[in-house]
Amino acid sequence: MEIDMQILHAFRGLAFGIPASATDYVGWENGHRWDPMDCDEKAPPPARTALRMDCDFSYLPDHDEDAHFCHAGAGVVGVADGVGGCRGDGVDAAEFSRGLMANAYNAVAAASSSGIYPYTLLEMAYQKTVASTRTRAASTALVLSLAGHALRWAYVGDSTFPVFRGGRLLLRALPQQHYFNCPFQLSAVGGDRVKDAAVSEFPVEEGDVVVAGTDGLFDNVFDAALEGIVQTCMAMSLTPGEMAQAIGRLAYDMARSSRESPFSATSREQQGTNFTGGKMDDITVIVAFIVS
Ligand SMILES: [Mn+2]
Repeated sequence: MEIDMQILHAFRGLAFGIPASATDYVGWENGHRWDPMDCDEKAPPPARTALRMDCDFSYLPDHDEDAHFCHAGAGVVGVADGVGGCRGDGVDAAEFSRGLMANAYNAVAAASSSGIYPYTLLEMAYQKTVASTRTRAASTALVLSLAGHALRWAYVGDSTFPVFRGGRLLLRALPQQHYFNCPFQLSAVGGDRVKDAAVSEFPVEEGDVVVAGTDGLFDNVFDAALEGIVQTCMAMSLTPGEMAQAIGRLAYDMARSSRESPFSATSREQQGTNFTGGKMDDITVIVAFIVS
């Protein structure tokens, strides 16, 4: 897929030049930063139709330590990335990510009513995973839910998501990291906690597109390129699954190319390295269409 590198360079600072801070997420409306305090003013008038998520995924494993779930009926999705730094020494880096997602999914499936807050789900999943494992592995985690017109989220680390409206980037959850290439991560043996999660909500509309993923996506695909492929897929009336596959394939190709990537750009700017090209990693992409 051809990508206009000029556009990529112009947009490069959008998500990856901005260090994680107390501000967990940033959005753009006509080029201005979206202030969560403006939420009520900018929220659309209440619509009469209920919204739901039409979601599907693409997973292209490298060392197979990502995990995810989609529960379209409850309107909840999740993504987790087992941290590779824990690999070796008999530690299965996938154990914690899979445990978190399996326990979150089971809690959603068992809930008598929808509407569990992502933070609550993440806390429940974390406690269950810690109780059932002796692993020293760690993982990022993101849980997103749709409740009425509110897209709610809780995440720890750099498994994040943008939201597109009319094919344009509207909202971008920023990665939480201690320093370059060291995301916040949950584990049974200390480190970051669920209470460190970025937690908030945003009013979505019919037609909005949410793309949740692990850093295998976001380290390899600039937001501008993501915006371009979302627009192309929408113009072709592709399904969420087809869009997820197209995005995953782009990330896969970028990971293996020598072209500038968000990872190489940030590595050079923040670390002074001469790293070029993409970054090999597991690539998880969940695409959720907000539909009525
Ligand atoms: Mn990863």
